[in-house]
Amino acid sequence: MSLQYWLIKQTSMNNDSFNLYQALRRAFPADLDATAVETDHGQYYTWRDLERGSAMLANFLLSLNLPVDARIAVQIEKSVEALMLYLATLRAGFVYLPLNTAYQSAEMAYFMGDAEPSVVICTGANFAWVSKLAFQAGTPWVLTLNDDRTGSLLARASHASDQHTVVPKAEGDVAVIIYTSGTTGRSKGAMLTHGNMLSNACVLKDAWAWRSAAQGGDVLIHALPIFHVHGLFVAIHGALLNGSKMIWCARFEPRFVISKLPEATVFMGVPTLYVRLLAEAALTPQVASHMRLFVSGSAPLLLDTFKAWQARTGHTILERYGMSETIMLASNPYAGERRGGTVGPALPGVALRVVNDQGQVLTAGEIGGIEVKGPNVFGGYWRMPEKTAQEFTPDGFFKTGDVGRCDADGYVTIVGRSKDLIISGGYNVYPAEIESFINDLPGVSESAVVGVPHPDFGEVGVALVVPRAGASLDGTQILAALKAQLASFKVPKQCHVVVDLPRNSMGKVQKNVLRSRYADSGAAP
Ligand code: MLC
Ligand code: AMP
Repeated sequence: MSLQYWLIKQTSMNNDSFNLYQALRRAFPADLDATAVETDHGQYYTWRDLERGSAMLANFLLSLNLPVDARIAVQIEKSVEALMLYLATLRAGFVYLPLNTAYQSAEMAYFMGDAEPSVVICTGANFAWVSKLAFQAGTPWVLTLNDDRTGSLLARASHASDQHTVVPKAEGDVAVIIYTSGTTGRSKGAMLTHGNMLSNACVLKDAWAWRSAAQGGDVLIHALPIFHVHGLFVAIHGALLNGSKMIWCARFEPRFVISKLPEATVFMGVPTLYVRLLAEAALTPQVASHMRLFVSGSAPLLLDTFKAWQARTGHTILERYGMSETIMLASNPYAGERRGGTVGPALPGVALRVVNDQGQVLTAGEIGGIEVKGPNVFGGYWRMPEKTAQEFTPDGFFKTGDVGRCDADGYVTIVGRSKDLIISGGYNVYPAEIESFINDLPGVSESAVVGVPHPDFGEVGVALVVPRAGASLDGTQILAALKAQLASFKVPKQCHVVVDLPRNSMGKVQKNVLRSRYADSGAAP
């Protein structure tokens, strides 16, 4: 446990308050009029703005007389007001439920029905269809928030007081639900507690040596979406818990990021971001010379990218490993050797082991399933106690579904996944979900979706579809049909109509055969 987390625990025991926002707020600099966030549109927000804006939004949410565990579901574009809404939900003690902006109506209908949010916040452009789904699911409040500071949420909250006392929470109270898709069946809402997030943020503050103001401080370039663990927790909590300014990019634009490197010290990205930055001639050792730390995660960082980054900038990327259910698990060291192709040793306080199919713990270097335990590990899946129980071992370790090995000096290497999952540009795509949509299309007998290497996204999906007898199918039309129903990042980049799928003697589709058969197709234009 980090010293800071231990101190917060001690203090909170005295005043019975363990709200993550409270800990972040305490780290704001003394000068509340200093810049907290500078946007890519040239807007400046002070620490006082974050405090006041989140207070007004929290007061507004509290004025709705919601149940204490009300879910506030949010599908909006990235903006500083969206950040304030997250902070407001924390400080009001409700449960934040971020949703990918790419989700379409079938996906949103499921989340509304499963999470039963008390409040849904969407963009004005999506209000008609999102509100219909939300009202059908029984949500009483649907409000809008746009990335240009318009929308009914801000209009309503502008009447609220800017004075707000943070609502006390307990360490084990749920703060956020993050939906992760399942290898079979329905998406699961991972419940993360105030304690999960704060303990992890404190550990990362030490592990990555965030610099205090006295040491010159840090400035983070925030270029990730804010509906997943990486952008929402690792990046935002890291900066706020250190009182560090963020340069806030509404979307990732490589040239803008490079132009800001001389003013920044920390950058976090999924591997695709590094690949795209490397494609820019403007990325030079000089432009990166002010930087202190480049962090990569959410997907495997190819050794080629790791080495190319070293050669081009003189910096060694620090690769770390995490997941929605656990936040961060392992990290290459800040001060020691950052070993390419590995995700480094388990973070302090995280117990990590590698086991065989019988659950026996393997020795150094042996490959098996990765299991973890620690204060960062989530409190279970929303309304799925049986699923939760299945994913934990009797001695309380969470089964990550990742396959890897741990070397004698503790460095972890991820070599694959036991879960059927494609990670594309840092987003998770579950073949089972895509296959079920394809199988429902007219004329389809069966299908398989596999991940193949891709130079930009790391991995992309390819669909193989078998027609029913006598039916004629067209791959392009199948992709168009999927696009109408699914988030675009989930739609396979190619679709081939095939006569049959290779099966083993048990009748199971041999996805490994398909992966190698179509391995070169991902690079095709
Ligand atoms: C966009 N597309 C993708 C995609 N992103 N397809 C596959 N995989 C992706 N990741 C689609 C678009 O919809 C578009 O489809 C086409 O591909 C080209 O899009 P683009 O313009 O190139 O994409 P862009 O908008 O630039 O987005 C790319 C990206 C984005 C890499 C910036 O995907 C991104 O921000 N990824 C980060 C994801 C992330 O934050 N993951 C953290 C998860 S947390 P069309 O058909 O419309 O042309 C986690 C835990 C942990 O995993 O350890 O951190
Ligand atoms: P998510 O469910 O979106 O949180 O994705 C978590 C998954 O991303 C993990 O289970 C891993 O499979 C993968 N992941 C995260 N970080 C890394 C990394 N550095 N290298 C390889 N895979 C990673």
